[in-house]
Amino acid sequence: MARPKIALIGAGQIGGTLAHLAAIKELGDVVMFDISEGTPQGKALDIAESGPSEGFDGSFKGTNDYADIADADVCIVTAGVPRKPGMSRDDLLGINLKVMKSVGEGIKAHAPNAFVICITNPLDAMVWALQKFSGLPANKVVGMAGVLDSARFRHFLSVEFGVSMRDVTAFVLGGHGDTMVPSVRYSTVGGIPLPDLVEMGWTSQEKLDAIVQRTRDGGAEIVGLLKTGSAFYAPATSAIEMAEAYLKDQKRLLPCAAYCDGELGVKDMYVGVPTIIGAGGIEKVVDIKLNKEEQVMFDKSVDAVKGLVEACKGIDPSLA
Ligand code: A3D
Repeated sequence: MARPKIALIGAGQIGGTLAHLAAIKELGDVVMFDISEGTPQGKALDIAESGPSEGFDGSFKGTNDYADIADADVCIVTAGVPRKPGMSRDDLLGINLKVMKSVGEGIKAHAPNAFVICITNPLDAMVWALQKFSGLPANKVVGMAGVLDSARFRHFLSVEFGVSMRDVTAFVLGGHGDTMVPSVRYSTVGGIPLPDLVEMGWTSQEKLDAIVQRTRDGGAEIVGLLKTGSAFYAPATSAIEMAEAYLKDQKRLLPCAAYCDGELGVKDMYVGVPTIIGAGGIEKVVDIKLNKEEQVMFDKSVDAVKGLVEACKGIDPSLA
């Protein structure tokens, strides 16, 4: 059987890391597309040359021609601009919306059956626009943010509790911005919900609140340290987890920016919700019940995404 084909649209920091991870995990043949001439070609060759030492098979191609992504099984989109210190994700909207238009058209023409994972920021609005521009079914176009935000939350919790990250489950809902909602009630250490751990005295409410806030600011913390761009190792790993769930029909339950048609009270929008990813793409949005306090935070986050979607419609009337 032929290896799956993975197209990476954008061969920058995240794109390069995605290609390397896909190679090491032997997920399939990789095509890296970018408008920058030489960058995808150079990275693809460099990664291919790591194969003999690492011991993986697969083909790695860099290109500036959309025709080379033909019939890709998975497209992961990082094309666009990342933020710099002092910028919010929303400041990228105008420039990255134009990029989504060309990427959407490229995917529509050459890889209409792909499972498309968008990473470009501001995430929830960009994945919404990408689905419109590409015309692909909504269950085949998804945004990566929740897996990353949840991984950050899980990491901070594992350090606080002194336990393995593998034993911490958590999820972060809502838009991928300052209003995201790290769900305390649905996050556990070895199955014990966080509020119970506070009651048991294993941590304090103040410490937990600080971890929630650090999770919300997780992207900015790294932008502030790097100064020249944003996080790329963990974002790439998160998207690969989603791609693998699709390619191997794993039925993973992962928080993703998925198209909602009434689930969690959200209509005709992309926002971070629990989903099941398998061979059918987003096979289900898990319609969990939020309590009053969570619903208020979630609604605020959804409103922030709504504002960005309206701004997209204002910039590009074809989206209205
Ligand atoms: P960077 O290293 O700048 O790579 C972006 C690449 O996109 C560059 O190589 C550009 O040449 C290329 N590019 C620009 N315009 C086009 C185009 N029209 N067609 C094809 N390629 C193009 O950035 P990065 O890899 O660090 O980040 C990529 C995106 O991911 C940014 O928008 C970040 O804000 C976003 N990001 C999202 C998350 C989430 O959790 C959602 C996390 C981290 C970064």
